Amino acid sequence: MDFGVKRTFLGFQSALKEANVVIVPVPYDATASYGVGTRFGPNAIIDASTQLELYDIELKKSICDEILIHTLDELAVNKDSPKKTIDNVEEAVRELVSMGKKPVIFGGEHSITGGALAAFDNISVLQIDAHADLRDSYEGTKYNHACVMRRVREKHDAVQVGIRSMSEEEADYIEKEKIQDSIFYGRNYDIEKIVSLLGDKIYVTVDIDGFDPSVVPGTGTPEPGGLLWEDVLGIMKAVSKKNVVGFDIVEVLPTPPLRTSEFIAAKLAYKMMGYFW
Ligand SMILES: [Mn+2]
Repeated sequence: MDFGVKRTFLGFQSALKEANVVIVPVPYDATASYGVGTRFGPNAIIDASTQLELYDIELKKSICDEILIHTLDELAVNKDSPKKTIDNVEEAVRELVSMGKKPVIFGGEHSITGGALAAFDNISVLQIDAHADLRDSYEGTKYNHACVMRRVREKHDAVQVGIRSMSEEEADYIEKEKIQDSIFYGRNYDIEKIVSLLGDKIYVTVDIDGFDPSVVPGTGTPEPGGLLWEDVLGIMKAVSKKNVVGFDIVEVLPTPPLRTSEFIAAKLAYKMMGYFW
């Protein structure tokens, strides 16, 4: 029994008042269409993070020496209403931003990104994902995880990388909206172009299925032909020249006894903090 044990990223906690980065765990997977269980993702990522080496070989420093991290308790979710859950995420992120914090959201399914983005104005969005997520609605709701980038594109500029699965409706939408230039398929991407398409203020959403399943097997809808670890790090390093206001890592589905997926998600989050902040 974990009586009295609080889960914290890296296994320790800075006071909320002093923290620059705040982790928001959102254990929500109600609209997932295939593998269910990403609601266990946030806790698995946080548990895995306690096994990270604090020193980063590439950055030649312990990232947590310069960045103070606070982990919130799991956010309240409403499994009957994606809208209510998304609104809760928005409220939490809005408050953190008003306090001058950088929010890092762990999912859970991808629909929660919509809530985080609603808290920001005038940003560009970088999405790492296997799926375009450009459906107008899916299974009766506009807040389904399969629609998240459609909602994003209604308000924000976006660049989508790692894409290798979409419906005909989505392909038609891309053509009609003339957004082909901002969509990069599989490992065919151009870092300079990605950076030039993004504005100065950006939010990054990483659907873990953007990685190849040989790298990250634990996700609800795995797709072959994905990004490798070095691809994603290279892209993150390139966008670190911009003002990154927050990010999320979603769709991690723990598949015990393997711990690969949650460990990679934790390491990626830590490296992204080091690159961006
Ligand atoms: Mn996806």
